[in-house]
Amino acid sequence: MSTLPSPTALAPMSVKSESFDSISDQSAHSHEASPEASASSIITPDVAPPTPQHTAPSVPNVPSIPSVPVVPTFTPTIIRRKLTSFVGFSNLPQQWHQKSIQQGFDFNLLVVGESGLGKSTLLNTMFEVPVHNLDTPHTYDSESIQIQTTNIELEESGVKLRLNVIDTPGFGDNINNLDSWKVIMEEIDQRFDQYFEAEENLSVGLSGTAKDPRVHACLFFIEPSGHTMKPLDVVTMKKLHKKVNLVPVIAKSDTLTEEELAQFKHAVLSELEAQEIDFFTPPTYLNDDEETKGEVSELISNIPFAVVGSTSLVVNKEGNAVLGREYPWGVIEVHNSEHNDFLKLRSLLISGHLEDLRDNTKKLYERYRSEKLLKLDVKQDDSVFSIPDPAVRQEEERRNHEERLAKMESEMRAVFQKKVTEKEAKLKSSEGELYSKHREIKEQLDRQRQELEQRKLQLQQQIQMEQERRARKNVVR
Ligand SMILES: Nc1nc2c(ncn2[C@@H]2O[C@H](COP(=O)(O)OP(=O)(O)O)[C@@H](O)[C@H]2O)c(=O)[nH]1
Ligand SMILES: [Mg+2]
Repeated sequence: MSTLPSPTALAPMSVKSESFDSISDQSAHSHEASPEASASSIITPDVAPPTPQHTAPSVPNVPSIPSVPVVPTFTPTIIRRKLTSFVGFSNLPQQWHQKSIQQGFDFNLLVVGESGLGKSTLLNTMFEVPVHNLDTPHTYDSESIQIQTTNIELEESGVKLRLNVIDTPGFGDNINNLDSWKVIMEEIDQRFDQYFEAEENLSVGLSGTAKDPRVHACLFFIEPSGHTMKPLDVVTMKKLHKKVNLVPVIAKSDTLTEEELAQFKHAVLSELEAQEIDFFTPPTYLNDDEETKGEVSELISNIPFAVVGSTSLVVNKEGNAVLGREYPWGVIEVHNSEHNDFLKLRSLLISGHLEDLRDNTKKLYERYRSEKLLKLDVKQDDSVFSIPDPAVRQEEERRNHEERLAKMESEMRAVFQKKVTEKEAKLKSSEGELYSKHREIKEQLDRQRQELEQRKLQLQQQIQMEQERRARKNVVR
Protein backbone atom coordinates (compact mmCIF):
# COMPACT_ATOMS: atom_id res chain seq x y z
CA MET A 1 0.00 0.00 0.00
CA SER A 2 1.38 3.38 -0.91
CA THR A 3 1.49 5.94 1.85
CA LEU A 4 1.33 9.70 1.76
CA PRO A 5 4.60 11.41 2.54
CA SER A 6 4.62 13.36 5.78
CA PRO A 7 3.74 17.07 5.35
CA THR A 8 7.29 18.10 6.10
CA ALA A 9 8.52 15.93 3.29
CA LEU A 10 6.39 17.78 0.78
CA ALA A 11 8.04 20.18 -1.64
CA PRO A 12 6.34 23.48 -2.61
CA MET A 13 3.21 22.95 -4.70
CA SER A 14 4.63 24.17 -7.98
CA VAL A 15 7.80 22.20 -7.66
CA LYS A 16 8.01 18.53 -8.31
CA SER A 17 10.61 15.94 -8.78
CA GLU A 18 11.42 13.94 -11.85
CA SER A 19 10.75 10.75 -9.95
CA PHE A 20 7.28 11.94 -8.91
CA ASP A 21 5.59 10.73 -12.07
CA SER A 22 6.46 7.19 -11.46
CA ILE A 23 5.48 7.36 -7.78
CA SER A 24 2.14 9.00 -8.42
CA ASP A 25 1.45 6.76 -11.36
CA GLN A 26 2.07 3.77 -9.17
CA SER A 27 -0.23 5.23 -6.56
CA ALA A 28 -2.91 5.88 -9.12
CA HIS A 29 -2.73 2.33 -10.37
CA SER A 30 -2.71 0.76 -6.97
CA HIS A 31 -6.23 -0.40 -6.06
CA GLU A 32 -5.46 0.26 -2.38
CA ALA A 33 -4.52 3.90 -2.95
CA SER A 34 -6.51 6.44 -0.95
CA PRO A 35 -8.28 9.16 -3.00
CA GLU A 36 -5.73 11.71 -1.77
CA ALA A 37 -2.89 9.46 -2.75
CA SER A 38 -4.30 8.98 -6.19
CA ALA A 39 -4.46 12.72 -6.72
CA SER A 40 -1.62 13.62 -8.97
CA SER A 41 -1.02 16.79 -6.96
CA ILE A 42 0.95 14.90 -4.34
CA ILE A 43 4.50 16.06 -4.57
CA THR A 44 7.49 14.42 -3.07
CA PRO A 45 11.04 15.67 -2.98
CA ASP A 46 13.37 13.99 -5.38
CA VAL A 47 15.24 11.99 -2.81
CA ALA A 48 17.66 9.46 -4.07
CA PRO A 49 16.63 6.00 -2.94
CA PRO A 50 18.55 4.96 0.14
CA THR A 51 21.71 3.18 -0.88
CA PRO A 52 22.03 -0.23 0.73
CA GLN A 53 24.23 -0.03 3.81
CA HIS A 54 26.95 -2.63 3.59
CA THR A 55 27.95 -3.59 7.06
CA ALA A 56 31.67 -4.03 6.94
CA PRO A 57 33.10 -6.64 9.26
CA SER A 58 34.16 -4.80 12.40
CA VAL A 59 37.87 -4.37 12.53
CA PRO A 60 39.17 -3.54 16.01
CA ASN A 61 41.17 -0.21 16.41
CA VAL A 62 40.37 0.94 12.87
CA PRO A 63 38.47 4.24 13.02
CA SER A 64 35.24 4.06 11.06
CA ILE A 65 34.95 6.42 8.04
CA PRO A 66 32.02 8.79 8.59
CA SER A 67 29.32 8.22 5.99
CA VAL A 68 28.57 11.15 3.64
CA PRO A 69 24.95 12.30 4.21
CA VAL A 70 22.66 11.88 1.23
CA VAL A 71 21.43 15.37 0.25
CA PRO A 72 18.09 15.36 -1.50
CA THR A 73 18.25 17.07 -4.87
CA PHE A 74 15.28 19.13 -6.13
CA THR A 75 14.67 19.67 -9.78
CA PRO A 76 12.18 22.53 -10.05
CA THR A 77 9.65 21.77 -12.72
CA ILE A 78 6.23 23.29 -13.20
CA ILE A 79 3.55 20.72 -13.71
CA ARG A 80 0.08 21.21 -15.03
CA ARG A 81 -2.29 18.56 -13.88
CA LYS A 82 -6.02 18.33 -13.49
CA LEU A 83 -6.88 17.03 -10.06
CA THR A 84 -9.24 14.12 -9.72
CA SER A 85 -9.96 14.78 -6.05
CA PHE A 86 -10.97 17.80 -3.99
CA VAL A 87 -8.20 19.95 -2.51
CA GLY A 88 -10.20 23.10 -2.10
CA PHE A 89 -8.63 25.91 -4.05
CA SER A 90 -11.28 25.79 -6.71
CA ASN A 91 -13.31 27.64 -4.10
CA LEU A 92 -11.08 30.72 -4.48
CA PRO A 93 -13.41 32.51 -6.93
CA GLN A 94 -16.22 31.78 -4.49
CA GLN A 95 -14.18 33.24 -1.63
CA TRP A 96 -13.28 36.26 -3.74
CA HIS A 97 -16.95 36.60 -4.64
CA GLN A 98 -17.97 36.58 -0.96
CA LYS A 99 -15.29 39.12 -0.09
CA SER A 100 -16.31 41.39 -2.95
CA ILE A 101 -19.94 41.26 -1.94
CA GLN A 102 -18.99 42.18 1.59
CA GLN A 103 -16.71 45.05 0.56
CA GLY A 104 -18.82 46.36 -2.30
CA PHE A 105 -17.47 48.05 -5.40
CA ASP A 106 -16.29 51.57 -6.09
CA PHE A 107 -17.16 52.97 -9.45
CA ASN A 108 -16.01 56.47 -10.30
CA LEU A 109 -17.64 57.72 -13.45
CA LEU A 110 -16.51 60.93 -15.09
CA VAL A 111 -19.12 62.61 -17.26
CA VAL A 112 -18.04 65.10 -19.91
CA GLY A 113 -20.14 66.96 -22.44
CA GLU A 114 -21.77 70.26 -23.14
CA SER A 115 -24.79 71.34 -21.11
CA GLY A 116 -28.15 70.18 -22.36
CA LEU A 117 -26.89 66.99 -24.02
CA GLY A 118 -28.88 64.84 -21.62
CA LYS A 119 -26.08 63.74 -19.27
CA SER A 120 -28.11 63.98 -16.08
CA THR A 121 -31.12 62.34 -17.69
CA LEU A 122 -29.04 59.42 -18.94
CA LEU A 123 -27.41 58.86 -15.53
CA ASN A 124 -30.78 58.93 -13.80
CA THR A 125 -32.14 56.51 -16.39
CA MET A 126 -29.18 54.18 -16.07
CA PHE A 127 -28.98 53.95 -12.29
CA GLU A 128 -32.73 54.27 -11.82
CA VAL A 129 -32.25 56.80 -9.03
CA PRO A 130 -32.01 60.59 -9.23
CA VAL A 131 -28.22 60.81 -9.50
CA HIS A 132 -28.71 64.39 -10.64
CA ASN A 133 -31.60 66.64 -9.93
CA LEU A 134 -33.16 67.28 -13.30
CA ASP A 135 -34.93 70.41 -12.05
CA THR A 136 -31.66 72.29 -11.75
CA PRO A 137 -30.89 74.29 -14.89
CA HIS A 138 -28.56 72.56 -17.32
CA THR A 139 -26.75 75.76 -18.20
CA TYR A 140 -24.20 77.34 -15.87
CA ASP A 141 -23.34 81.00 -15.48
CA SER A 142 -19.90 80.27 -14.16
CA GLU A 143 -16.98 81.62 -16.17
CA SER A 144 -15.14 78.35 -16.00
CA ILE A 145 -15.77 74.63 -15.94
CA GLN A 146 -16.41 73.11 -12.53
CA ILE A 147 -16.06 69.67 -11.02
CA GLN A 148 -19.11 68.37 -9.17
CA THR A 149 -19.15 64.99 -7.51
CA THR A 150 -22.15 63.01 -6.37
CA ASN A 151 -21.80 59.90 -4.25
CA ILE A 152 -24.55 57.34 -4.21
CA GLU A 153 -24.54 53.94 -2.60
CA LEU A 154 -26.61 51.48 -4.59
CA GLU A 155 -27.54 47.95 -3.62
CA GLU A 156 -28.81 45.25 -5.92
CA SER A 157 -29.37 41.66 -4.74
CA GLY A 158 -27.12 42.28 -1.77
CA VAL A 159 -24.26 43.68 -3.86
CA LYS A 160 -23.19 47.21 -2.99
CA LEU A 161 -21.99 49.70 -5.57
CA ARG A 162 -20.51 52.97 -4.38
CA LEU A 163 -21.16 55.13 -7.40
CA ASN A 164 -19.26 58.38 -7.58
CA VAL A 165 -20.33 60.55 -10.49
CA ILE A 166 -17.92 63.31 -11.41
CA ASP A 167 -19.75 65.87 -13.50
CA THR A 168 -18.09 68.73 -15.36
CA PRO A 169 -20.72 71.49 -15.62
CA GLY A 170 -19.63 74.38 -17.77
CA PHE A 171 -17.68 72.24 -20.24
CA GLY A 172 -17.84 73.92 -23.64
CA ASP A 173 -20.22 76.62 -22.38
CA ASN A 174 -17.80 79.52 -22.41
CA ILE A 175 -16.56 81.83 -25.12
CA ASN A 176 -13.05 80.51 -24.76
CA ASN A 177 -13.21 76.78 -24.14
CA LEU A 178 -9.67 75.98 -25.15
CA ASP A 179 -8.54 75.13 -21.63
CA SER A 180 -11.67 73.23 -20.62
CA TRP A 181 -9.79 69.94 -20.77
CA LYS A 182 -7.16 71.15 -18.26
CA VAL A 183 -9.56 71.15 -15.29
CA ILE A 184 -10.70 67.63 -16.20
CA MET A 185 -7.12 66.41 -16.56
CA GLU A 186 -6.21 67.93 -13.21
CA GLU A 187 -9.10 66.06 -11.59
CA ILE A 188 -7.97 62.75 -13.12
CA ASP A 189 -4.33 63.34 -12.12
CA GLN A 190 -5.28 64.41 -8.64
CA ARG A 191 -7.21 61.19 -8.17
CA PHE A 192 -4.25 59.17 -9.43
CA ASP A 193 -2.02 61.10 -7.02
CA GLN A 194 -4.35 60.35 -4.13
CA TYR A 195 -4.10 56.67 -4.97
CA PHE A 196 -0.32 56.97 -5.38
CA GLU A 197 0.00 58.50 -1.92
CA ALA A 198 -2.27 55.89 -0.39
CA GLU A 199 -0.14 53.24 -2.04
CA GLU A 200 3.01 54.86 -0.67
CA ASN A 201 1.46 54.75 2.79
CA LEU A 202 0.64 51.10 2.19
CA SER A 203 -3.04 51.72 2.86
CA VAL A 204 -3.96 50.24 -0.51
CA GLY A 205 -3.39 46.64 -1.38
CA LEU A 206 -2.39 45.35 1.98
CA SER A 207 -5.63 46.05 3.71
CA GLY A 208 -7.56 46.18 0.49
CA THR A 209 -10.12 48.33 2.19
CA ALA A 210 -8.99 51.76 1.05
CA LYS A 211 -11.41 53.48 -1.28
CA ASP A 212 -10.27 53.73 -4.87
CA PRO A 213 -10.48 57.37 -6.02
CA ARG A 214 -9.29 56.70 -9.60
CA VAL A 215 -11.60 57.48 -12.50
CA HIS A 216 -12.81 54.16 -13.90
CA ALA A 217 -14.58 55.45 -16.97
CA CYS A 218 -15.23 58.69 -18.80
CA LEU A 219 -18.61 58.93 -20.47
CA PHE A 220 -18.07 61.46 -23.23
CA PHE A 221 -21.25 62.98 -24.71
CA ILE A 222 -21.01 63.99 -28.36
CA GLU A 223 -23.55 66.42 -29.74
CA PRO A 224 -25.82 64.74 -32.34
CA SER A 225 -24.89 67.29 -34.98
CA GLY A 226 -25.02 64.77 -37.81
CA HIS A 227 -21.80 66.18 -39.31
CA THR A 228 -18.54 66.00 -37.42
CA MET A 229 -17.38 66.27 -33.86
CA LYS A 230 -16.63 69.68 -32.39
CA PRO A 231 -12.92 70.60 -32.25
CA LEU A 232 -13.21 71.00 -28.45
CA ASP A 233 -14.45 67.40 -28.14
CA VAL A 234 -11.59 66.12 -30.28
CA VAL A 235 -8.98 68.11 -28.34
CA THR A 236 -10.38 66.99 -24.99
CA MET A 237 -10.60 63.32 -25.95
CA LYS A 238 -7.06 63.46 -27.30
CA LYS A 239 -5.90 64.69 -23.92
CA LEU A 240 -7.95 62.26 -21.85
CA HIS A 241 -7.75 58.97 -23.68
CA LYS A 242 -4.36 57.91 -22.25
CA LYS A 243 -5.54 58.45 -18.71
CA VAL A 244 -9.10 57.12 -18.63
CA ASN A 245 -11.28 54.48 -20.19
CA LEU A 246 -12.96 56.68 -22.76
CA VAL A 247 -16.54 55.75 -23.61
CA PRO A 248 -17.83 58.04 -26.37
CA VAL A 249 -21.60 58.27 -26.75
CA ILE A 250 -23.77 60.11 -29.23
CA ALA A 251 -26.22 62.03 -27.07
CA LYS A 252 -29.96 62.35 -27.79
CA SER A 253 -29.65 59.98 -30.70
CA ASP A 254 -33.44 60.13 -31.17
CA THR A 255 -32.97 63.53 -32.77
CA LEU A 256 -31.30 61.94 -35.81
CA THR A 257 -32.88 59.72 -38.43
CA GLU A 258 -31.58 56.19 -38.83
CA GLU A 259 -29.49 57.10 -41.89
CA GLU A 260 -28.15 60.27 -40.31
CA LEU A 261 -27.19 58.31 -37.22
CA ALA A 262 -25.39 55.62 -39.22
CA GLN A 263 -23.45 58.28 -41.13
CA PHE A 264 -22.66 60.23 -37.98
CA LYS A 265 -21.44 57.12 -36.13
CA HIS A 266 -19.19 56.40 -39.07
CA ALA A 267 -17.91 59.98 -39.13
CA VAL A 268 -17.17 59.96 -35.39
CA LEU A 269 -15.40 56.61 -35.58
CA SER A 270 -13.27 57.75 -38.52
CA GLU A 271 -12.33 60.93 -36.69
CA LEU A 272 -11.36 58.97 -33.57
CA GLU A 273 -9.20 56.67 -35.67
CA ALA A 274 -7.66 59.56 -37.60
CA GLN A 275 -6.81 61.35 -34.39
CA GLU A 276 -5.53 58.10 -32.86
CA ILE A 277 -7.89 58.43 -29.92
CA ASP A 278 -8.22 55.17 -28.01
CA PHE A 279 -11.57 54.29 -26.53
CA PHE A 280 -12.38 51.46 -24.18
CA THR A 281 -13.15 48.13 -25.76
CA PRO A 282 -14.10 45.21 -23.53
CA PRO A 283 -11.70 42.25 -23.66
CA THR A 284 -12.51 38.61 -24.27
CA TYR A 285 -11.05 35.79 -22.23
CA LEU A 286 -9.70 32.38 -23.15
CA ASN A 287 -12.57 30.51 -21.56
CA ASP A 288 -15.30 32.78 -22.97
CA ASP A 289 -17.85 30.83 -24.96
CA GLU A 290 -18.78 31.77 -28.51
CA GLU A 291 -21.91 33.57 -27.38
CA THR A 292 -19.96 35.82 -25.00
CA LYS A 293 -17.36 36.50 -27.66
CA GLY A 294 -20.13 37.41 -30.06
CA GLU A 295 -21.69 39.79 -27.55
CA VAL A 296 -18.40 41.52 -26.95
CA SER A 297 -17.69 42.01 -30.64
CA GLU A 298 -21.26 43.27 -31.09
CA LEU A 299 -20.62 45.83 -28.35
CA ILE A 300 -17.35 46.95 -29.90
CA SER A 301 -18.85 47.27 -33.37
CA ASN A 302 -21.50 49.65 -32.01
CA ILE A 303 -19.13 52.16 -30.45
CA PRO A 304 -19.81 55.12 -30.24
CA PHE A 305 -23.10 54.19 -28.65
CA ALA A 306 -26.10 56.19 -29.78
CA VAL A 307 -28.14 56.69 -26.61
CA VAL A 308 -31.47 57.99 -25.49
CA GLY A 309 -32.29 58.86 -21.92
CA SER A 310 -35.66 59.35 -20.30
CA THR A 311 -37.07 59.05 -16.83
CA SER A 312 -40.68 59.30 -18.06
CA LEU A 313 -42.99 56.42 -18.78
CA VAL A 314 -44.70 56.31 -22.16
CA VAL A 315 -47.01 53.71 -23.64
CA ASN A 316 -45.52 51.68 -26.48
CA LYS A 317 -47.36 50.14 -29.37
CA GLU A 318 -47.91 46.94 -27.40
CA GLY A 319 -49.69 49.03 -24.80
CA ASN A 320 -46.96 48.69 -22.13
CA ALA A 321 -45.71 51.58 -20.01
CA VAL A 322 -41.99 51.88 -20.74
CA LEU A 323 -39.25 54.44 -20.23
CA GLY A 324 -39.01 56.38 -23.44
CA ARG A 325 -39.75 59.43 -25.53
CA GLU A 326 -42.93 60.02 -27.37
CA TYR A 327 -43.10 61.51 -30.84
CA PRO A 328 -46.03 62.07 -33.19
CA TRP A 329 -44.64 59.27 -35.35
CA GLY A 330 -44.16 56.84 -32.46
CA VAL A 331 -42.32 55.99 -29.29
CA ILE A 332 -38.58 55.61 -28.74
CA GLU A 333 -37.98 53.06 -26.01
CA VAL A 334 -34.89 53.41 -23.86
CA HIS A 335 -34.55 49.70 -23.13
CA ASN A 336 -35.08 48.58 -26.71
CA SER A 337 -31.85 47.70 -28.54
CA GLU A 338 -33.55 48.27 -31.87
CA HIS A 339 -34.26 51.86 -30.92
CA ASN A 340 -30.93 52.88 -29.39
CA ASP A 341 -27.73 51.59 -27.72
CA PHE A 342 -28.69 52.30 -24.10
CA LEU A 343 -28.58 48.61 -23.11
CA LYS A 344 -25.19 48.18 -24.77
CA LEU A 345 -23.86 51.14 -22.86
CA ARG A 346 -25.27 49.76 -19.62
CA SER A 347 -23.63 46.41 -20.32
CA LEU A 348 -20.29 48.05 -21.07
CA LEU A 349 -20.37 50.27 -18.00
CA ILE A 350 -22.03 48.17 -15.36
CA SER A 351 -23.68 44.83 -16.00
CA GLY A 352 -21.06 43.25 -18.24
CA HIS A 353 -17.71 44.97 -17.98
CA LEU A 354 -17.39 47.06 -14.85
CA GLU A 355 -14.58 44.83 -13.61
CA ASP A 356 -12.83 45.12 -17.01
CA LEU A 357 -13.03 48.90 -16.71
CA ARG A 358 -11.55 48.71 -13.23
CA ASP A 359 -8.81 46.36 -14.46
CA ASN A 360 -7.91 48.62 -17.32
CA THR A 361 -7.86 51.58 -14.93
CA LYS A 362 -5.07 49.76 -13.10
CA LYS A 363 -3.09 49.60 -16.35
CA LEU A 364 -3.68 53.29 -17.06
CA TYR A 365 -2.64 54.09 -13.51
CA GLU A 366 0.51 51.97 -13.84
CA ARG A 367 1.49 54.05 -16.86
CA TYR A 368 0.75 57.28 -15.01
CA ARG A 369 2.80 56.09 -12.06
CA SER A 370 5.82 55.05 -14.09
CA GLU A 371 5.74 58.37 -15.95
CA LYS A 372 5.52 60.18 -12.64
CA LEU A 373 8.46 58.25 -11.20
CA LEU A 374 10.42 58.83 -14.38
CA LYS A 375 9.80 62.56 -14.06
CA LEU A 376 10.99 62.46 -10.46
CA ASP A 377 14.18 60.72 -11.61
CA VAL A 378 14.88 63.26 -14.33
CA LYS A 379 14.83 66.01 -11.78
CA GLN A 380 17.59 64.40 -9.76
CA ASP A 381 20.97 66.12 -9.34
CA ASP A 382 23.15 64.73 -12.14
CA SER A 383 26.30 66.29 -10.70
CA VAL A 384 26.22 63.50 -8.14
CA PHE A 385 27.22 61.08 -10.87
CA SER A 386 29.82 63.28 -12.69
CA ILE A 387 33.58 62.49 -12.46
CA PRO A 388 35.38 65.55 -10.98
CA ASP A 389 38.18 67.35 -12.93
CA PRO A 390 41.52 66.98 -10.92
CA ALA A 391 42.43 70.69 -11.35
CA VAL A 392 39.03 71.75 -10.16
CA ARG A 393 39.27 69.36 -7.28
CA GLN A 394 42.76 70.68 -6.30
CA GLU A 395 41.52 74.24 -6.42
CA GLU A 396 38.55 73.23 -4.29
CA GLU A 397 40.83 71.58 -1.75
CA ARG A 398 43.09 74.67 -1.62
CA ARG A 399 40.08 76.87 -1.09
CA ASN A 400 38.81 74.57 1.64
CA HIS A 401 42.24 74.65 3.32
CA GLU A 402 42.40 78.45 3.23
CA GLU A 403 38.91 78.67 4.57
CA ARG A 404 39.88 76.34 7.41
CA LEU A 405 43.00 78.49 8.21
CA ALA A 406 41.02 81.71 8.14
CA LYS A 407 38.47 80.14 10.41
CA MET A 408 41.17 78.99 12.86
CA GLU A 409 42.78 82.45 12.84
CA SER A 410 39.53 84.20 13.55
CA GLU A 411 38.79 81.72 16.34
CA MET A 412 42.24 82.35 17.91
CA ARG A 413 41.75 86.09 17.60
CA ALA A 414 38.43 85.79 19.32
CA VAL A 415 39.94 83.74 22.16
CA PHE A 416 42.79 86.26 22.57
CA GLN A 417 40.39 89.19 22.58
CA LYS A 418 38.25 87.45 25.15
CA LYS A 419 41.22 86.88 27.42
CA VAL A 420 42.40 90.55 27.11
CA THR A 421 38.93 91.77 27.98
CA GLU A 422 38.76 89.50 30.99
CA LYS A 423 42.20 90.71 32.21
CA GLU A 424 41.26 94.33 31.74
CA ALA A 425 38.07 93.80 33.69
CA LYS A 426 40.06 92.08 36.46
CA LEU A 427 42.64 94.90 36.57
CA LYS A 428 39.94 97.49 36.64
CA SER A 429 38.24 95.82 39.54
CA SER A 430 41.53 95.44 41.51
CA GLU A 431 42.38 99.10 40.75
CA GLY A 432 39.05 100.10 42.23
CA GLU A 433 39.74 97.94 45.25
CA LEU A 434 43.19 99.52 45.73
CA TYR A 435 41.79 102.97 45.35
CA SER A 436 39.12 102.41 47.99
CA LYS A 437 41.70 100.81 50.31
CA HIS A 438 44.03 103.78 49.76
CA ARG A 439 41.21 106.21 50.55
CA GLU A 440 40.32 104.25 53.66
CA ILE A 441 43.94 104.31 54.91
CA LYS A 442 44.25 108.00 54.09
CA GLU A 443 41.11 108.77 56.03
CA GLN A 444 42.38 106.71 58.92
CA LEU A 445 45.70 108.58 58.87
CA ASP A 446 43.92 111.90 58.65
CA ARG A 447 41.84 110.96 61.65
CA GLN A 448 44.98 109.89 63.59
CA ARG A 449 46.80 113.11 62.65
CA GLN A 450 43.86 115.20 63.82
CA GLU A 451 43.83 113.29 67.10
CA LEU A 452 47.59 113.78 67.49
CA GLU A 453 47.34 117.46 66.74
CA GLN A 454 44.59 117.85 69.28
CA ARG A 455 46.72 115.98 71.76
CA LYS A 456 49.72 118.18 70.91
CA LEU A 457 47.60 121.23 71.41
CA GLN A 458 46.43 119.99 74.76
CA LEU A 459 50.01 119.19 75.78
CA GLN A 460 51.23 122.60 74.70
CA GLN A 461 48.45 124.19 76.71
CA GLN A 462 49.40 122.09 79.72
CA ILE A 463 53.11 123.07 79.29
CA GLN A 464 52.19 126.68 79.05
CA MET A 465 50.00 126.49 82.12
CA GLU A 466 52.82 124.75 84.00
CA GLN A 467 55.32 127.35 82.96
CA GLU A 468 52.97 130.11 84.00
CA ARG A 469 52.37 128.39 87.32
CA ARG A 470 56.14 128.08 87.88
CA ALA A 471 56.73 131.70 86.95
CA ARG A 472 54.06 132.85 89.39
CA LYS A 473 55.69 130.69 92.13
CA ASN A 474 59.08 132.27 91.57
CA VAL A 475 57.56 135.71 91.74
CA VAL A 476 55.97 134.86 95.08
CA ARG A 477 59.32 133.64 96.44
N1 LIG B 1 -34.58 64.24 -27.33
C1 LIG B 1 -33.94 63.95 -26.23
N2 LIG B 1 -33.92 64.80 -25.24
C2 LIG B 1 -33.25 64.49 -24.10
C3 LIG B 1 -32.56 63.28 -23.97
N3 LIG B 1 -31.99 63.24 -22.75
C4 LIG B 1 -32.31 64.38 -22.15
N4 LIG B 1 -33.04 65.13 -22.94
C5 LIG B 1 -33.60 66.46 -22.65
O1 LIG B 1 -32.55 67.40 -22.78
C6 LIG B 1 -32.64 68.41 -21.78
C7 LIG B 1 -31.34 68.50 -20.97
O2 LIG B 1 -31.17 67.31 -20.27
P1 LIG B 1 -30.15 67.19 -19.06
O3 LIG B 1 -30.14 65.77 -18.66
O4 LIG B 1 -30.45 68.17 -17.98
O5 LIG B 1 -28.79 67.60 -19.76
P2 LIG B 1 -27.36 67.93 -19.13
O6 LIG B 1 -27.24 69.40 -18.99
O7 LIG B 1 -26.40 67.39 -20.11
O8 LIG B 1 -27.27 67.23 -17.80
C8 LIG B 1 -33.85 68.04 -20.94
O9 LIG B 1 -34.95 68.77 -21.38
C9 LIG B 1 -34.07 66.56 -21.21
O10 LIG B 1 -35.40 66.17 -21.10
C10 LIG B 1 -32.60 62.38 -25.08
O11 LIG B 1 -32.01 61.29 -25.07
N5 LIG B 1 -33.30 62.77 -26.18
MG1 LIG C 1 -26.80 67.96 -15.97
